[in-house]
Amino acid sequence: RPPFVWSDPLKLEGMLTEEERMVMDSARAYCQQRLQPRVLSAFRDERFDRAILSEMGELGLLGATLDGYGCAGLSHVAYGLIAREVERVDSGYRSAMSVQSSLVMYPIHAFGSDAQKDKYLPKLASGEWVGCFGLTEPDAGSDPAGMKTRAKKVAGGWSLSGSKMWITNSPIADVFVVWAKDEADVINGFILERGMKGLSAPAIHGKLSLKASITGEVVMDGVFVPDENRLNVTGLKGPFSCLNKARYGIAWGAMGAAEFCWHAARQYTLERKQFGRPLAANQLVQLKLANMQTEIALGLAAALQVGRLIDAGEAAPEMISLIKRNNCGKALDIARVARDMHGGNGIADEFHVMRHMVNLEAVNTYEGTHDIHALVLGRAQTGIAAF
Ligand code: TGC
Ligand code: FAD
Repeated sequence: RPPFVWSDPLKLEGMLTEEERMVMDSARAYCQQRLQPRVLSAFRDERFDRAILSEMGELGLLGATLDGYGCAGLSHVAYGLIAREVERVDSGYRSAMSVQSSLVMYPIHAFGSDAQKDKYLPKLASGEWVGCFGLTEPDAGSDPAGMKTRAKKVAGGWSLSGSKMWITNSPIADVFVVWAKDEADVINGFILERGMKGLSAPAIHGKLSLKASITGEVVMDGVFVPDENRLNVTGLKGPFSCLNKARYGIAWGAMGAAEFCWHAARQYTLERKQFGRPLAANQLVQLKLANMQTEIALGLAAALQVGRLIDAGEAAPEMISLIKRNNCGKALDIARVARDMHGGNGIADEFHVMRHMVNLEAVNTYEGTHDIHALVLGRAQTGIAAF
């Protein structure tokens, strides 16, 4: 009888390359040794430790799929494995990493001039510079085509005015990838830098989710952006191609958070006794654990398949919508059940499950909400856009 490993039921690790296993192991060691010990106080105090991006840069975790410019040139599966390990600790830390990698470095690599790549990528890869990505606005979230931010052509460059809302990393960012409509209503991408006149990025406080990640606005009041800072892409496919990369990473990351909650619930119910026996001896509890194991195994297998397809150049955006939606939704359900299985202790931050639960509320919303991805899949099978 072949062995059954409860924690890796479909033998995911056996489907990885040697290099991918090494990346996973070193990311796990860093996350468990360096990130896990500081997350509790960071979340309590609503504080993002800027040094984390430099540490990730040193380890080659930033822009990991990109070639050159100090990037590691790894497979998309390796990138997914990194996201899973980081989010096993906290979705906010994965947020910081995926914005830097997929939403800032990727568009500069894909649509930037040689001068832009030379200037920005090495410093973003090392974590010396922090990047943010401004698409969402106060009145344009699920429908970014409705953005109001304007880029007006002026001598030698562009004048940007408008505001972006809910922007991860913005208050500490050195580099801002911002999307704006020109006078012909066409969406363009621009690279802004901290210190440009008219640019500010106030923090948003009072979040009950992702408190270990920093989020803010990006306010642009006639910011002059030189021609050489425009990205060579127009239309929504610019920002959406970045979102494909980030959503894919989130599909892995959410499973990392879910795995933490599952393992914690298993351990807790094995140790906690009520009615004279461990909670884990009850059928209701075992059913919950079996459901968690099943959803996580399926979610990881799907993420692995999509990662292989991305590496082969065969992944359609709808595949990414499917796994982003499924894995975030399932992770959130798992975190809620794990919180319940911890009883009263489940609301204490030392047990971590409720932190994951509230984080996953935001993860289920950003990068396209659960329902928006359902509509993407509905459109693909009916031919009717229901937005
Ligand atoms: P639609 O007509 O579907 O498409 C317009 C153009 O874009 C192209 N396109 C894509 N290209 C590449 N990848 C994709 N996934 C693409 N989806 C669409 C499309 O081919 C077309 O190109 P062209 O050349 O024909 O013009 O556009 P729509 O306006 O109808 O889109 C509808 C919808 C709902 C799917 C879209 O608006 C959407 O995805 N909304 C969700 C918005 C969203 O995800 N925002 C994320 C903001 S960033 C963020 O949340 C970061 S959190 C980071 C963190 O902390 O981790
Ligand atoms: P809305 O679009 O107003 O949606 C509200 C509700 O209505 C949702 O349930 C949605 O599913 C539903 N809905 C919307 N349209 C339809 C429809 N046609 N049919 C049925 N239901 C619909 N954005 C960035 O650009 N960069 C970032 O770095 C970034 N980081 C973020 C960090 C955090 C912590 C958060 C919370 C958000 C971040 N976002 C970022 C923004 C995020 O992408 C948006 O919040 C998200 O796209 C949803 O937009 P919205 O909040 O305006 O909600």
